[in-house]
Amino acid sequence: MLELVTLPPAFGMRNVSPFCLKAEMLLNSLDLPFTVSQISDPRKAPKGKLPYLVADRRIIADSELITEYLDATTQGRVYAGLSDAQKAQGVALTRLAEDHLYWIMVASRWLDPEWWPNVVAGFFGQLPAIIRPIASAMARRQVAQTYHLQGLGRHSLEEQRGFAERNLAALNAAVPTAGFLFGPSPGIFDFTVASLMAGIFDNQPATWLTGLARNHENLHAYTERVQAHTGLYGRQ
Ligand SMILES: N[C@@H](CCC(=O)N[C@@H](CS)C(=O)NCC(=O)O)C(=O)O
Repeated sequence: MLELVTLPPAFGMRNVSPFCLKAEMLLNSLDLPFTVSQISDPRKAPKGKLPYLVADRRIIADSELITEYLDATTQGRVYAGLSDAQKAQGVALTRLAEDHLYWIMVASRWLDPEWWPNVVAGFFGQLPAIIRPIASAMARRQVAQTYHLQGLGRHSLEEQRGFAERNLAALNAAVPTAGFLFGPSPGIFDFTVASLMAGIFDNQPATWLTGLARNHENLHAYTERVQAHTGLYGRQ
């Protein structure tokens, strides 16, 4: 039996992390028996991030490594039927979504002073009231430092909106107007894009990034289509 360890629900999302939702969608699409459990502190995960998969007493941390493991243990079912060019396109979209737009989503939640109380309630609400402000402020400082190190944190909000807008326009143009990226049913690269976009479209309340994303109708329809096909929605 496989166990996928993810973050608990928050912000109106059943699965608040795009990486966790992507792994859940993939396991589901492969028809593998699995359970989902939750831990609220990612520092307790083997690499300090979620998700991780427990499989035959092995622990695989990172959604991409989970993908590779599942491909290897299902005799290539994850990437079956994809040409090298499609795989290349999929990897490029993954890097755009997970290594760039993802960070803007994080900042739109954690670093917007107006949205910040939602993070405190959603991620730190279980802590005793006396330590909640200190623990949340320390975590926020770390997110700000990481965002600065990534590079995006050096830009004005207006400039960050510009980067986000170009990412969203690229995704909107890259996804199909019907069906899925590379076949009649959604695959790993659809799960990657749709799991991130589900969190951007549906987190409650809307962030400034949600507002920008809603201008991209095709991307929204596609995100809904992938979730409907898998039967797994990010939102509650
Ligand atoms: N490359 C990793 C990224 C996972 C990741 O960033 N997870 C976030 C939740 S969305 C996390 O656990 N963050 C905690 C932290 O960075 O301290 C993957 O694909 O699994």
